[in-house]
Amino acid sequence: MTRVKLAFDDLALFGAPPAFDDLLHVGRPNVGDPQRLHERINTMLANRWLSNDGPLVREFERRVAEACGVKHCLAMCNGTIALEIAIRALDLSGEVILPSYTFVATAHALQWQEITPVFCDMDPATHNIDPSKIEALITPSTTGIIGVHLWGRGCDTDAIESIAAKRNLAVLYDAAHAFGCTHQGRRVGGFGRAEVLSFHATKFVNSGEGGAVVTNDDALAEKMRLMRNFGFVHFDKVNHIGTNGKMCELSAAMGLTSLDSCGDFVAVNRRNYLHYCEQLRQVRGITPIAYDSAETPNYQYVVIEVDEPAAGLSRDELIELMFAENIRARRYFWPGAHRMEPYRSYFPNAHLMLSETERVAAKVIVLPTGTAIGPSDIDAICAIMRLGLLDPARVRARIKERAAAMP
Ligand code: T4K
Repeated sequence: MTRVKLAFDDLALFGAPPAFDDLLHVGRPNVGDPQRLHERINTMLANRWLSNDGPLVREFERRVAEACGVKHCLAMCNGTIALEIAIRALDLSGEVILPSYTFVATAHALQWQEITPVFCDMDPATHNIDPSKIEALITPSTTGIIGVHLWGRGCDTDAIESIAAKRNLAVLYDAAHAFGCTHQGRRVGGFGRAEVLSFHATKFVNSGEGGAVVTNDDALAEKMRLMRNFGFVHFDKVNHIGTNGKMCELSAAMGLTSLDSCGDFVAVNRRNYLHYCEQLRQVRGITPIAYDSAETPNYQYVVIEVDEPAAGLSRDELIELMFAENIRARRYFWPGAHRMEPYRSYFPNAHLMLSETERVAAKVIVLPTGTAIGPSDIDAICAIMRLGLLDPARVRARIKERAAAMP
């Protein structure tokens, strides 16, 4: 049940029942046609082929490659393993430059292989890596750059690739957010040496758990094909170091069913995004990030920036206001990978070089969207924010009172 909040005293922070009985999450999975999924699972069971380069995985790879406009798609068990395999296949070592404002998996995929992640600051206008700050981070140990297309908005591939060409560095993109998006009118997937996708449950197209590396590089694709299957070229013959990065048939069945409805999911995400924008249009201090209308975004993240002096409440106070209403809005990707372990211990002064990351990470909120969320939910969420901002001093005082009462 949803309770519409009309007056300040209706807010759950002040003791009223929450707006939502059930928790409203960011990342509630989109589910395609269950019947189609069951059919695929039944075929899989009849085939008795559950993993290892099965027919559903092959079909999934073909369709993802087609959607990205690339020659090769290597489906993997998740995006993090796909990153690790791509990093290894590219022979990255020593130091690799990446943005700190990303999901920590981008950094972990390097550190897991004892490659040092070197955190670069972001451009606050795009939330993506600021290419003008890359060159200063290059040392004789640097072997590559990983750009992240955060929120599905392409990072500055031209600038990154021109620096990389000049300094002989490999370029890999973490495109976990950007499946189905375009950048400079081109489909994401074909930039750099390779791009990495995630099909985690929370992504708008999902395979439960899943990921992929897409590339136009034949040799690289072949290397990754071996690497994801222990290096086996044939029964009893191993030609390469490898791991188990395979996607299973059950995930592929889920992924294919999700792909069938991809267009509908984007349409819902777009509708939700525009509805949030409309509802928040005149709310002082709250700005949804923009998507370039010349591109084709997937709109899977609704991201707002809270300008505390203008709004009267901080990002964290707004989060607390929403949590009281059972809205689990998220602070992605606060506090930045550089402030998470082991990086904060390894590089205790990293924040001194990451002032924009620190500033932006402290004001971002990601709001619930996807097919689990409808216009009336968005109306209710935005009404709560608007009400809270009507009397920020009272909200702040109440939050302080609650904190003081905590055992
Ligand atoms: N690079 C970037 C830039 C990424 O954003 C990610 C992943 C990766 C690389 C790595 O790709 P994967 O290895 O994950 O394929 C979530 C996701 O787990 C993660 O995939 C995603 N990015 C990140 C942005 O968000 P958490 O820790 O917030 O996830 P989780 O699983 O707690 O889900 C968030 C909320 O979604 C839950 O509180 C409830 C809801 N939920 C979740 C699941 C799994 C559901 O309602 N149903 C579900 O089945 O990281």
